[in-house]
Amino acid sequence: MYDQIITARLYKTMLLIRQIELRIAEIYYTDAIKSPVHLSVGQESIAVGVCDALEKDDIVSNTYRCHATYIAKGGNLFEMMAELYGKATGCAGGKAGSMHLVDIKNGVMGASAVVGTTIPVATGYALAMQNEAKITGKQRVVVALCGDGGTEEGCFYESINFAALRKLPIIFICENNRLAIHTPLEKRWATDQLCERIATFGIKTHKIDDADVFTIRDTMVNALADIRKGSGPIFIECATYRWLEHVGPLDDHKDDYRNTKEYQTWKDNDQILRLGKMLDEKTRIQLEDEVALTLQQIEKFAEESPYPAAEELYTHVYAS
Ligand SMILES: Cc1ncc(C[n+]2csc(CCOP(=O)(O)OP(=O)(O)O)c2C)c(N)n1
Repeated sequence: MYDQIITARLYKTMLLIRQIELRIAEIYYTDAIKSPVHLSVGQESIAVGVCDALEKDDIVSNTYRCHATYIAKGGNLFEMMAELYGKATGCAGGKAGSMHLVDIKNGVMGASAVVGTTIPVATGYALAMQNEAKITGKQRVVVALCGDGGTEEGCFYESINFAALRKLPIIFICENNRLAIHTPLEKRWATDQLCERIATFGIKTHKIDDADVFTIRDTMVNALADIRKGSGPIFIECATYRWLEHVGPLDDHKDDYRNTKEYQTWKDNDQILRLGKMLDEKTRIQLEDEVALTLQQIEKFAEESPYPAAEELYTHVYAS
């Protein structure tokens, strides 16, 4: 049984992600947000269960659906919102948008719109961290998250093979929402035995079917302890469900590729509602008020920030 302090922290972070994303969905129509948005509504427990177990100097890498991990890892929220608005104060100077959030200070590696591409970069980071630990004596860990579609990329298999061979300090996490845009898993894979496939590379695997935020956190705590002792990579598959459309602010449950019953089952399993009920009312209301205040502050900051100067078109084009 989890204590109230951890439960409150997990609840607040999941709620923060949910409320920021629902607000993004509302703002989207005003055209204030300048980039496409891939929302994680319904998937929050993975980012939060994973990141809550990490230390500040551990690293996460993610896909274009990256708001949740950015927030859960402690990425700067003002810079995130400003980035979505295309403002100069954004985490990438307002030039990259929602799919490319980055906050190296808080351990968020840059995300990418190209499926799978962050996985080998994260693996390289883990190699650097393995070498770094020989000098510092402290083993930092990288977590590379991707979708089920990401595991279909060749570079995913090259990365897990190399990580297993070199016993790299990396946790690969698949956020398995069973959809790649509109194509369900049944039309893409002959079997859904993903963990079994990964195990053949010599990697320990865990499968979490119910998105339980405590189970995800516990699995991470144990995995991190093993990896810091040199166990080599670990793979965790977390089942989940995307509540909104692939890209954009809408709900598309009437589209044929969706299964309304499956959606309802996942809604009934909403970890935010579940944890809210575990807290005493006073604590819950206080956390909700804090989240609401943060939302107002980051939105105001994004609105009031300036756009990048015209000369910025010519900076960060080539590496110096
Ligand atoms: C290399 C590459 N191929 C195809 C695409 C087009 N594309 C964008 S998102 C996506 C689906 C990926 O699904 P998944 O990895 O399961 O992540 P999810 O969107 O479900 O979070 C595809 C095929 C792309 N961006 N990059």
